[in-house]
Amino acid sequence: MKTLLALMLFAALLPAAAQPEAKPDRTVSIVAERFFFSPSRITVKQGALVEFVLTSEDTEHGFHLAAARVNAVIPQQGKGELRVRFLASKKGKYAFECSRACGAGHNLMRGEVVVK
Ligand SMILES: [Cu+2]
Repeated sequence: MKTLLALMLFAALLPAAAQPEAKPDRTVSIVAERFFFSPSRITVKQGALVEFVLTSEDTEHGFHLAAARVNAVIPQQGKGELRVRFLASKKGKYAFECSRACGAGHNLMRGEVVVK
């Protein structure tokens, strides 16, 4: 009993940094598939904290969103998802692209995030 109480106290005193991350304002699912992202154009509101949840319908793909300094792997179908956060602080258009050689149309595999 004393141990439990001590644990509860400890949890209550944990610094803010140890708390779970802030909830995103919006979650957007994106499906990657040879050779496109869908949706490939995502419009978000300025100031929003957006979480992209990326899954693949076939092979491994990459998600390179330079504006967020993100370049990560979207696992192949059935092997999970990639979650990426983007704070839409400035209005504009931010390109993203596949960053894993995934076949003949790889260079066409791109999209953009529009912050309004
Ligand atoms: Cu690719």
